[in-house]
Amino acid sequence: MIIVYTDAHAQHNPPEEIYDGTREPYAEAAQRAENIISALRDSNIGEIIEPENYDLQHILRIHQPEYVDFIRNRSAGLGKDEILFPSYFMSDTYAPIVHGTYPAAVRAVDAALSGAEKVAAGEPTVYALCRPPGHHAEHNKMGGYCYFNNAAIAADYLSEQGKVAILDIDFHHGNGTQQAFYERSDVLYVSLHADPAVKYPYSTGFAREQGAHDGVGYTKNYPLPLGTNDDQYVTQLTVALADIAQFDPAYLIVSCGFDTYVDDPICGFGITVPGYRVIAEQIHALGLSTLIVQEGGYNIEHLGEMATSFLGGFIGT
Ligand code: Q9C
Ligand code: ZN
Repeated sequence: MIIVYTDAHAQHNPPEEIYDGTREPYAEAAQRAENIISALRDSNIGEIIEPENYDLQHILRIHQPEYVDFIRNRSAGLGKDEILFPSYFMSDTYAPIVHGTYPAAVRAVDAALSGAEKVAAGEPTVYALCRPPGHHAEHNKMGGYCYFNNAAIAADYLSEQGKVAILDIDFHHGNGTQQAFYERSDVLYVSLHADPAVKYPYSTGFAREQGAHDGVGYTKNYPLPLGTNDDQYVTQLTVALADIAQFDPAYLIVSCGFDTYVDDPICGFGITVPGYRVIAEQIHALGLSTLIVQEGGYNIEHLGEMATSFLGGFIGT
Protein backbone atom coordinates (compact mmCIF):
# COMPACT_ATOMS: atom_id res chain seq x y z
CA MET A 1 0.00 0.00 0.00
CA ILE A 2 1.11 3.56 -0.70
CA ILE A 3 0.45 6.24 1.93
CA VAL A 4 0.47 9.89 0.83
CA TYR A 5 1.27 12.41 3.54
CA THR A 6 2.74 15.88 3.99
CA ASP A 7 3.23 17.86 7.19
CA ALA A 8 1.96 20.98 5.37
CA HIS A 9 -1.38 20.39 7.13
CA ALA A 10 0.06 21.63 10.44
CA GLN A 11 -0.05 25.27 9.31
CA HIS A 12 -3.86 25.00 9.40
CA ASN A 13 -4.25 25.33 13.15
CA PRO A 14 -7.41 27.19 14.21
CA PRO A 15 -7.52 27.40 18.00
CA GLU A 16 -11.30 27.24 18.20
CA GLU A 17 -14.69 26.68 16.57
CA ILE A 18 -18.02 28.19 17.59
CA TYR A 19 -20.70 25.83 18.86
CA ASP A 20 -24.09 27.31 19.71
CA GLY A 21 -22.50 30.70 20.31
CA THR A 22 -19.70 29.36 22.52
CA ARG A 23 -16.06 29.16 21.47
CA GLU A 24 -14.67 25.64 21.94
CA PRO A 25 -11.27 24.05 21.26
CA TYR A 26 -10.92 23.01 17.62
CA ALA A 27 -11.69 19.26 17.38
CA GLU A 28 -10.06 18.91 13.95
CA ALA A 29 -6.55 19.34 15.40
CA ALA A 30 -3.19 18.84 13.68
CA GLN A 31 -2.35 16.15 16.23
CA ARG A 32 -4.94 13.89 14.53
CA ALA A 33 -2.85 13.46 11.41
CA GLU A 34 0.39 13.32 13.40
CA ASN A 35 -0.88 10.40 15.50
CA ILE A 36 -2.11 8.52 12.43
CA ILE A 37 1.14 8.89 10.50
CA SER A 38 3.28 7.92 13.48
CA ALA A 39 1.21 4.75 14.03
CA LEU A 40 1.45 3.89 10.33
CA ARG A 41 5.22 4.45 10.38
CA ASP A 42 5.56 2.09 13.36
CA SER A 43 3.37 -0.58 11.76
CA ASN A 44 5.25 -0.61 8.41
CA ILE A 45 1.94 -0.90 6.61
CA GLY A 46 3.11 0.85 3.47
CA GLU A 47 5.55 3.20 1.81
CA ILE A 48 4.98 6.85 2.81
CA ILE A 49 5.39 9.38 -0.01
CA GLU A 50 5.01 13.18 -0.31
CA PRO A 51 2.30 14.45 -2.65
CA GLU A 52 3.22 15.99 -6.02
CA ASN A 53 2.00 19.51 -6.85
CA TYR A 54 -1.04 19.80 -9.11
CA ASP A 55 -2.52 22.58 -11.17
CA LEU A 56 -5.33 24.63 -9.60
CA GLN A 57 -7.55 23.58 -12.53
CA HIS A 58 -8.40 20.35 -10.69
CA ILE A 59 -9.82 22.27 -7.73
CA LEU A 60 -11.68 24.61 -10.09
CA ARG A 61 -13.60 21.69 -11.62
CA ILE A 62 -15.38 21.30 -8.27
CA HIS A 63 -15.14 24.75 -6.64
CA GLN A 64 -16.15 28.26 -7.76
CA PRO A 65 -13.19 30.51 -8.72
CA GLU A 66 -14.40 33.30 -6.39
CA TYR A 67 -14.50 30.81 -3.53
CA VAL A 68 -10.94 29.62 -4.16
CA ASP A 69 -9.77 33.25 -4.42
CA PHE A 70 -11.55 34.08 -1.17
CA ILE A 71 -9.76 31.36 0.80
CA ARG A 72 -6.40 32.26 -0.75
CA ASN A 73 -6.74 36.01 -0.19
CA ARG A 74 -8.21 35.83 3.29
CA SER A 75 -5.63 33.26 4.47
CA ALA A 76 -2.77 35.39 3.14
CA GLY A 77 -4.20 38.56 4.68
CA LEU A 78 -4.48 37.22 8.23
CA GLY A 79 -1.77 37.61 10.85
CA LYS A 80 -0.32 34.57 12.58
CA ASP A 81 -2.75 34.79 15.52
CA GLU A 82 -5.85 35.92 13.65
CA ILE A 83 -8.92 33.84 12.89
CA LEU A 84 -11.76 34.64 10.47
CA PHE A 85 -15.29 33.39 11.08
CA PRO A 86 -18.60 34.17 9.42
CA SER A 87 -18.80 35.00 5.73
CA TYR A 88 -20.90 34.38 2.66
CA PHE A 89 -18.68 31.43 1.79
CA MET A 90 -19.22 29.55 5.08
CA SER A 91 -22.01 27.01 5.73
CA ASP A 92 -21.50 27.08 9.49
CA THR A 93 -19.13 28.08 12.30
CA TYR A 94 -16.91 24.97 12.12
CA ALA A 95 -14.52 26.02 9.36
CA PRO A 96 -12.72 29.24 10.27
CA ILE A 97 -9.83 30.56 8.19
CA VAL A 98 -6.36 31.12 9.62
CA HIS A 99 -3.12 32.23 7.97
CA GLY A 100 -2.10 28.70 6.90
CA THR A 101 -5.52 27.44 5.79
CA TYR A 102 -5.08 27.92 2.03
CA PRO A 103 -1.66 26.29 1.60
CA ALA A 104 -2.66 23.40 3.89
CA ALA A 105 -5.95 22.84 2.04
CA VAL A 106 -4.20 22.90 -1.36
CA ARG A 107 -1.69 20.28 -0.18
CA ALA A 108 -4.54 18.09 1.11
CA VAL A 109 -5.96 18.16 -2.43
CA ASP A 110 -2.49 17.36 -3.78
CA ALA A 111 -2.37 14.30 -1.50
CA ALA A 112 -5.71 13.06 -2.82
CA LEU A 113 -4.68 13.71 -6.45
CA SER A 114 -1.32 11.96 -5.97
CA GLY A 115 -3.22 8.99 -4.58
CA ALA A 116 -5.61 9.07 -7.53
CA GLU A 117 -2.71 9.18 -9.97
CA LYS A 118 -1.12 6.13 -8.33
CA VAL A 119 -4.40 4.22 -8.42
CA ALA A 120 -4.90 5.13 -12.09
CA ALA A 121 -1.37 3.81 -12.74
CA GLY A 122 -2.34 0.41 -11.33
CA GLU A 123 -1.65 0.64 -7.60
CA PRO A 124 -4.36 -1.51 -5.93
CA THR A 125 -4.76 0.51 -2.69
CA VAL A 126 -3.59 4.01 -1.77
CA TYR A 127 -4.29 5.91 1.44
CA ALA A 128 -4.24 9.73 1.24
CA LEU A 129 -3.90 11.15 4.75
CA CYS A 130 -5.65 14.41 3.90
CA ARG A 131 -5.96 17.20 6.44
CA PRO A 132 -8.01 19.37 6.49
CA PRO A 133 -10.78 16.93 5.51
CA GLY A 134 -13.06 17.68 2.57
CA HIS A 135 -16.46 16.01 2.26
CA HIS A 136 -18.51 18.90 3.71
CA ALA A 137 -16.97 21.44 1.30
CA GLU A 138 -19.53 22.47 -1.34
CA HIS A 139 -19.08 24.34 -4.64
CA ASN A 140 -18.69 27.68 -2.88
CA LYS A 141 -19.02 26.94 0.83
CA MET A 142 -16.61 25.72 3.49
CA GLY A 143 -18.05 24.01 6.55
CA GLY A 144 -17.64 21.19 9.05
CA TYR A 145 -13.80 21.52 9.15
CA CYS A 146 -13.65 21.26 5.31
CA TYR A 147 -12.41 23.78 2.66
CA PHE A 148 -11.65 21.92 -0.58
CA ASN A 149 -13.38 18.60 -1.28
CA ASN A 150 -10.39 16.29 -1.59
CA ALA A 151 -12.40 13.15 -2.39
CA ALA A 152 -14.65 14.90 -4.92
CA ILE A 153 -11.67 16.44 -6.73
CA ALA A 154 -9.95 13.02 -6.85
CA ALA A 155 -13.18 11.37 -8.06
CA ASP A 156 -13.59 13.92 -10.82
CA TYR A 157 -9.96 13.37 -11.85
CA LEU A 158 -10.41 9.57 -11.96
CA SER A 159 -13.74 9.86 -13.78
CA GLU A 160 -11.76 10.78 -16.92
CA GLN A 161 -10.50 7.17 -16.92
CA GLY A 162 -13.72 5.33 -16.02
CA LYS A 163 -16.70 5.15 -13.70
CA VAL A 164 -16.02 6.00 -10.05
CA ALA A 165 -17.89 4.95 -6.92
CA ILE A 166 -17.48 6.94 -3.71
CA LEU A 167 -18.23 5.14 -0.46
CA ASP A 168 -18.50 7.67 2.38
CA ILE A 169 -18.12 6.03 5.79
CA ASP A 170 -17.49 9.17 7.86
CA PHE A 171 -20.01 9.57 10.73
CA HIS A 172 -21.46 12.65 9.00
CA HIS A 173 -23.18 12.90 5.64
CA GLY A 174 -20.86 14.24 2.93
CA ASN A 175 -23.06 17.07 1.72
CA GLY A 176 -20.30 18.55 -0.45
CA THR A 177 -19.50 15.32 -2.24
CA GLN A 178 -23.17 14.57 -2.79
CA GLN A 179 -23.67 18.04 -4.28
CA ALA A 180 -20.69 17.67 -6.66
CA PHE A 181 -22.10 14.54 -8.32
CA TYR A 182 -25.86 14.89 -7.71
CA GLU A 183 -26.66 15.24 -11.42
CA ARG A 184 -24.04 12.82 -12.76
CA SER A 185 -24.44 9.14 -13.60
CA ASP A 186 -20.72 8.40 -14.04
CA VAL A 187 -19.90 8.88 -10.34
CA LEU A 188 -21.93 6.96 -7.75
CA TYR A 189 -22.10 8.45 -4.24
CA VAL A 190 -23.06 6.04 -1.45
CA SER A 191 -23.00 7.19 2.17
CA LEU A 192 -23.55 5.60 5.59
CA HIS A 193 -23.94 8.24 8.28
CA ALA A 194 -25.80 9.40 11.37
CA ASP A 195 -29.42 10.40 10.86
CA PRO A 196 -29.25 14.05 9.74
CA ALA A 197 -32.44 14.74 11.69
CA VAL A 198 -30.26 14.67 14.81
CA LYS A 199 -26.66 15.20 13.68
CA TYR A 200 -24.62 17.56 11.48
CA PRO A 201 -25.06 18.55 8.63
CA TYR A 202 -28.81 18.37 9.50
CA SER A 203 -30.18 19.40 6.10
CA THR A 204 -28.80 16.67 3.80
CA GLY A 205 -28.29 12.92 3.89
CA PHE A 206 -31.88 11.76 4.07
CA ALA A 207 -32.76 8.53 2.24
CA ARG A 208 -35.10 10.41 -0.09
CA GLU A 209 -32.14 12.28 -1.67
CA GLN A 210 -31.31 10.02 -4.64
CA GLY A 211 -29.92 12.34 -7.33
CA ALA A 212 -31.44 14.57 -10.01
CA HIS A 213 -31.59 14.71 -13.83
CA ASP A 214 -28.98 12.29 -15.25
CA GLY A 215 -27.98 11.47 -11.67
CA VAL A 216 -31.27 9.97 -10.50
CA GLY A 217 -30.41 6.70 -8.74
CA TYR A 218 -26.69 7.52 -8.49
CA THR A 219 -26.83 8.98 -4.96
CA LYS A 220 -27.64 6.56 -2.14
CA ASN A 221 -28.03 7.67 1.46
CA TYR A 222 -28.21 5.25 4.38
CA PRO A 223 -28.88 7.16 7.60
CA LEU A 224 -28.29 5.13 10.77
CA PRO A 225 -29.42 5.67 14.36
CA LEU A 226 -27.10 6.90 17.10
CA GLY A 227 -25.54 3.95 18.91
CA THR A 228 -25.07 1.87 15.73
CA ASN A 229 -22.57 -0.90 16.60
CA ASP A 230 -20.17 -3.02 14.52
CA ASP A 231 -22.72 -5.70 13.55
CA GLN A 232 -25.47 -3.23 12.68
CA TYR A 233 -23.01 -1.15 10.68
CA VAL A 234 -21.70 -4.11 8.69
CA THR A 235 -25.27 -5.19 7.89
CA GLN A 236 -25.93 -1.79 6.27
CA LEU A 237 -22.48 -1.74 4.67
CA THR A 238 -23.30 -5.01 2.89
CA VAL A 239 -26.24 -3.27 1.19
CA ALA A 240 -24.05 -0.30 0.21
CA LEU A 241 -21.37 -2.58 -1.21
CA ALA A 242 -23.98 -4.40 -3.30
CA ASP A 243 -24.96 -1.00 -4.79
CA ILE A 244 -21.33 -0.42 -5.70
CA ALA A 245 -20.84 -3.90 -7.17
CA GLN A 246 -23.94 -3.40 -9.31
CA PHE A 247 -22.60 -0.05 -10.57
CA ASP A 248 -19.39 -1.84 -11.62
CA PRO A 249 -16.96 1.09 -11.32
CA ALA A 250 -13.37 1.20 -12.54
CA TYR A 251 -12.30 2.90 -9.28
CA LEU A 252 -13.48 3.17 -5.69
CA ILE A 253 -12.86 6.15 -3.43
CA VAL A 254 -13.48 5.62 0.28
CA SER A 255 -14.18 8.84 2.18
CA CYS A 256 -12.95 7.45 5.46
CA GLY A 257 -13.88 9.05 8.77
CA PHE A 258 -12.94 7.50 12.09
CA ASP A 259 -15.58 9.55 13.92
CA THR A 260 -17.84 6.44 13.94
CA TYR A 261 -15.56 5.23 16.78
CA VAL A 262 -17.28 4.12 20.00
CA ASP A 263 -15.37 6.72 22.01
CA ASP A 264 -15.42 9.67 19.62
CA PRO A 265 -15.84 12.86 21.69
CA ILE A 266 -18.34 14.61 19.36
CA CYS A 267 -20.22 11.85 17.48
CA GLY A 268 -22.19 8.77 18.65
CA PHE A 269 -21.73 5.42 16.88
CA GLY A 270 -20.18 2.31 18.43
CA ILE A 271 -17.51 1.10 15.99
CA THR A 272 -14.56 -0.62 17.67
CA VAL A 273 -10.91 -0.88 16.61
CA PRO A 274 -11.36 -4.52 15.41
CA GLY A 275 -14.61 -3.41 13.76
CA TYR A 276 -12.65 -1.12 11.41
CA ARG A 277 -10.72 -4.12 10.17
CA VAL A 278 -13.92 -6.03 9.41
CA ILE A 279 -15.32 -3.00 7.57
CA ALA A 280 -12.12 -2.73 5.51
CA GLU A 281 -12.13 -6.45 4.68
CA GLN A 282 -15.67 -6.18 3.36
CA ILE A 283 -14.74 -3.19 1.18
CA HIS A 284 -11.54 -4.89 -0.01
CA ALA A 285 -13.56 -7.97 -1.03
CA LEU A 286 -15.10 -5.88 -3.85
CA GLY A 287 -11.72 -6.29 -5.55
CA LEU A 288 -11.63 -2.67 -6.80
CA SER A 289 -8.68 -0.30 -7.26
CA THR A 290 -9.20 1.84 -4.19
CA LEU A 291 -8.19 5.30 -3.03
CA ILE A 292 -8.86 5.88 0.67
CA VAL A 293 -9.17 9.57 1.59
CA GLN A 294 -9.07 10.62 5.24
CA GLU A 295 -12.05 12.63 6.50
CA GLY A 296 -13.01 13.07 10.20
CA GLY A 297 -12.27 11.28 13.49
CA TYR A 298 -11.72 13.14 16.74
CA ASN A 299 -10.55 10.67 19.39
CA ILE A 300 -7.00 11.83 18.95
CA GLU A 301 -5.45 9.27 21.29
CA HIS A 302 -6.86 6.23 19.47
CA LEU A 303 -6.82 7.38 15.83
CA GLY A 304 -3.53 5.60 15.13
CA GLU A 305 -5.00 2.25 16.23
CA MET A 306 -8.09 2.80 14.11
CA ALA A 307 -6.07 3.63 11.00
CA THR A 308 -3.74 0.65 11.49
CA SER A 309 -6.67 -1.71 11.97
CA PHE A 310 -8.59 -0.33 8.97
CA LEU A 311 -5.69 -0.26 6.53
CA GLY A 312 -4.57 -3.70 7.72
CA GLY A 313 -7.88 -5.04 6.41
CA PHE A 314 -6.75 -4.11 2.87
CA ILE A 315 -3.41 -5.87 2.98
CA GLY A 316 -4.15 -8.84 5.23
CA THR A 317 -1.65 -8.07 7.99
N1 Q9C B 1 -18.33 21.13 18.67
C1 Q9C B 1 -16.07 16.05 9.72
O1 Q9C B 1 -16.16 15.01 10.38
N2 Q9C B 1 -20.07 19.74 14.57
N3 Q9C B 1 -16.70 17.17 10.09
C2 Q9C B 1 -19.24 20.20 15.63
C3 Q9C B 1 -19.05 20.01 18.14
C4 Q9C B 1 -19.44 19.81 13.26
C5 Q9C B 1 -17.54 17.21 11.25
C6 Q9C B 1 -19.98 20.34 16.94
C7 Q9C B 1 -19.03 18.46 12.78
C8 Q9C B 1 -18.24 18.51 11.49
C9 Q9C B 1 -15.18 16.09 8.53
ZN1 ZN C 1 -17.38 13.44 10.22
